Formats: sequence, C-alpha cells, structure tokens
Amino acid sequence: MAETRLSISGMKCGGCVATVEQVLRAQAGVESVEVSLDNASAVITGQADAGVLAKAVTDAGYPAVPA
Ligand SMILES: [Cu+2]
Repeated sequence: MAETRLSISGMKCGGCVATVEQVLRAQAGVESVEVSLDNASAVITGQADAGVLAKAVTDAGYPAVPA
C-alpha cells in the first residue's frame, strides 16, 4: 500500500481539517486519510498520485505540496 504525505498550508481549525479530509477522500484510489492540523500535513494511503492529491487540496483553498 503506497503512502503519500502532503504539506498543507492555511488550515486553521477543525473545519479546515474536515474540508481537506473530504477533498482527499473523494479522490480516486484513496484508501485512508489522516490530516493533522498541528503538523500542517496529511498522510494518505492508496494508489492516488501525490501530484493529483496536492492539486485537489490546493484547488480547495489550502496550498499543498507532496512532502
Ligand atoms: Cu478552519
């Protein structure tokens, strides 16, 4: 099972975390999602492409890059 880590900026509260989780879970190939507000990061398992995941989160308003 592939694991992808993203560095995500702009998350300020649990609502932001929920939004990011929702966006990531909606992507094809995603098995599980763990978003950390404290670490400004996410860990995703599954076969999704890191660049695609980063773009989806960025497009939702939280600039993200593969970490
Ligand atoms: Cu928020």
